[in-house]
Amino acid sequence: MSSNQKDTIYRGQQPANPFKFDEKVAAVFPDMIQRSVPGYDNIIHGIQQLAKKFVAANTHCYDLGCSLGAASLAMSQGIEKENCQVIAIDNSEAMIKRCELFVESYHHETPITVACADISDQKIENASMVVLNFTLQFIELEKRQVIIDRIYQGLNPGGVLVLSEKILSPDNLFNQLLIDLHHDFKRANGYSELEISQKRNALENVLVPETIDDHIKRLKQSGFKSADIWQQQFNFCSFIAIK
Ligand code: GEK
Repeated sequence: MSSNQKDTIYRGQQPANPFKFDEKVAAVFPDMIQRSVPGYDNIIHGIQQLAKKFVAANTHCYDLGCSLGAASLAMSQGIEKENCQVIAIDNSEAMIKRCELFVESYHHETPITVACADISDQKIENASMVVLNFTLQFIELEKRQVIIDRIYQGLNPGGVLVLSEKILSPDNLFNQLLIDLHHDFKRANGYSELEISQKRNALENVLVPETIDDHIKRLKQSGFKSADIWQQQFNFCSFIAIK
């Protein structure tokens, strides 16, 4: 998925407002996520591969917090089985409007249904694949276990959850190193010091990262027997959990 709109939201001095997934963000989102999230393209590509392996005929696939639908399109392109459906959910109207346009303009075999809804209220049924690609980190901490529990309940045996998150290291020195490496990545992608620091402040208390242990514990508590990391670059990590 591409867009030629460059992310310049934090280029000039900005009021110290919390980060929001509004129209301004939706308009530059493909550029923003690629220049800000190390390993994003590899994860999206991997989601297509996983869809090919895990998605069973006559089942649902969910993309929770779909933004513009990159993971939905990847799933749809990877699915080789009959009679499946991809359900893409986001609670930002600006994202959903643009997601509908993206989904219409790319070729895909498996239908994608796009809806504006809160993932905390989303029913998960007859699923063979669920994707939470950098979404759980925006949900209140106390709601996270309930969401993972509901996903576990809605997955069929053998189904897969892909959970990607910005993570914290429990070791302060190592944590700071990962943050520095991430900021180098953003500098190398053309973000200035002002952009990096204003974005960091805007995300404070909006994006709440946890440790790898916190995520694995939560997945195991829901009932997933197999849960581990399949991709990581600096403090951006993707887990797979299989029911
Ligand atoms: C991708 N997965 O390109 N309910 C629904 N959506 C939500 C909620 C909620 N409660 N909270 C936040 N979101 C995408 C990238 S971006 C990640 C996901 C990022 C949505 C929010 O509106 C936004 O579109 C998305 O989660 C997070 O593969 O920007 O770092």
